[in-house]
Amino acid sequence: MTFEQWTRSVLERVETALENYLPAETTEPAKLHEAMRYAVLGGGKRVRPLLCHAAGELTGARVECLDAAAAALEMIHVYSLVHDDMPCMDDDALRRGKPTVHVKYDEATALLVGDALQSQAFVALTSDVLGAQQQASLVRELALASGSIGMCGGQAIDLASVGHTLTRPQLETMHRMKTGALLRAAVRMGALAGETPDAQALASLDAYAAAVGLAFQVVDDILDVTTDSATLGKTAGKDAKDGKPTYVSIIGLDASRALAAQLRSDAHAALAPFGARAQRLAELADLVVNRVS
Ligand code: GRG
Repeated sequence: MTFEQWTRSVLERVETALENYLPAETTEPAKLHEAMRYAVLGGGKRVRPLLCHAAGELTGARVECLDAAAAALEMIHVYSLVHDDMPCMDDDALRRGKPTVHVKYDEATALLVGDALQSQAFVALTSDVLGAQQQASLVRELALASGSIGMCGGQAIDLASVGHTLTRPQLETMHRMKTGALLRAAVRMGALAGETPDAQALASLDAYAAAVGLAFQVVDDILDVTTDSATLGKTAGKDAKDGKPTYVSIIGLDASRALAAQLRSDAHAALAPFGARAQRLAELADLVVNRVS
């Protein structure tokens, strides 16, 4: 199977899993469920679900288990986007090429959509396709990655840094928490959904995820200044306008491009112990670095 065929088949599975793990639009309160489905379905690159499936293939995870983990990861990710776009945070009107949830509906609905997606993620993760032990370890991974020592903590640092100069190590810490933690969880959760990997294998996957996570952010910063809003599906040039420190503002565009290429090599090197079994993860590192939106 080519990478494109593999990606297409995983994306189809993920869309179906999200459809099934989200309450129906007709379930009361219908407006909330319609807004949750508006936020989640039919958009986004689904990078976290793809990483989860690729890591799970490495450890022989059952595809139904990966569907549940992938759906949970995407729901947490979308909750973070919905809240991040609200006026009290980034105040953005465009996401995935559509009006953001608070613009399409209202602020209270956007707040509840994020809250309910977070809860629904843990409903998906505790579905009985996963054994009790796996449920517990995956819940812990996702909760740690999305909470105050992960994504929420990174967001707090980000909000506090507006208008301030961050050093490169401070910027890296912020990104490792804000976006890196969930990307790392995607890889770890996929792997843990199969045969439990030994400590060495998990360390290699962590090194891979760290490189991919940082590369993802460096590329995000590059695209923010080189790509238009229509291609991105979100407002371009916003970081500079909001006075946010980015890799481009700290080390410049050329050095940022060189850093992204270096991180891709680091990601590939981390996968060396797995050989050809890690092909999909290697291809996903390339996708993250070469993406145009
Ligand atoms: C509000 C708790 C809370 C956290 C927000 C991740 C995050 C923290 C905010 C997102 C803001 C942002 C634009 C971050 C830059 C990197 C990033 C996560 C981009 C969006 O992720 P993609 O590119 O989006 O994977 P799609 O739409 O493709 O899923």
